[in-house]
Amino acid sequence: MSSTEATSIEYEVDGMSCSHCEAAIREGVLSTAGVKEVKVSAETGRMRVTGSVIDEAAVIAAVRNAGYDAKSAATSCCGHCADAQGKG
Ligand SMILES: [Cu+2]
Repeated sequence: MSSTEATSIEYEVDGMSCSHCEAAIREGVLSTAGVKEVKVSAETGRMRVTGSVIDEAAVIAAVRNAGYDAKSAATSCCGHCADAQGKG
């Protein structure tokens, strides 16, 4: 039995303003292959996607499809860096 290891990728999402935005994005990204869980926060402008195999480009495409823009926040070495960059 191979256990599926979950990967988690964080994104910065532009244009969210309320829970409707969150829901629209969550639904879109959840329909992307390999994605198991999506946590979106309009307050922080962040999204965390968890799944077995995550296609980053497909996730971003799904967000754009919903009418928003996303970019990976995983370009930095750790969460602290990502945080600092996100607030810049
Ligand atoms: Cu909204």
